[in-house]
Amino acid sequence: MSFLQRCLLRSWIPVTTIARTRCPSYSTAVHGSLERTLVAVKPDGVQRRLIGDIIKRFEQRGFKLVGMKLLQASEGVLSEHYHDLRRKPFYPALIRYMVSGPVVAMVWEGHNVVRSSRLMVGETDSAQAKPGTIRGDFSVHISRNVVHASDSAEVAEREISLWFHSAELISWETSDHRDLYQM
Ligand code: IDP
Ligand code: MG
Repeated sequence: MSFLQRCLLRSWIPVTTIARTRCPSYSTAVHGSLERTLVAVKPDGVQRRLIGDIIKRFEQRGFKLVGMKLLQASEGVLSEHYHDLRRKPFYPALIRYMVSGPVVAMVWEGHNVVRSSRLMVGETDSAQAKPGTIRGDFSVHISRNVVHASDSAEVAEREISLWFHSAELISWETSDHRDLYQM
């Protein structure tokens, strides 16, 4: 096992920073934006049996699943998760919606995954989301927009640690890595 692989196995976030600082052989050309992000299928997406469709899009894009669970989110976790929105008029309804049923929380890893997943998810307002995006294909209203994705690397780091224990995240090697990235 290479030094970089040992580094990646020991450390789970932020992979890029740790690899750069601890691994001299780390190549920014190959792994420059290797990141992790939190994606969640919201209760409406679970109810509408969209879990598989949503996972499929991240898999076929080439991202790596490193954590996943079906859970009933608590109001405590959601109030932290949506802390910035707590004064918005829609906040109480948002929390009611998010506790209305199970969610599927996932952590996806890959090159530029934070930005790419936001593009794949589409605009917050489903009415503005482009066809081809998850929200643009599967939802019609901002209040039931099916899926969550972290909106920056810093937010991703905070959200992943809010929703997952480090032991729930698996560092593993995909056999198609050489077909997805220049080595
Ligand atoms: P995002 O999910 O695209 O990051 P945020 O602005 O962070 O969008 O809002 C979080 C969630 O709050 C949205 O995904 C949506 O479920 C809900 N939300 C945002 N704005 C509204 C609104 O104007 N009415 C109802 N729900 C909203
Ligand atoms: Mg957001």
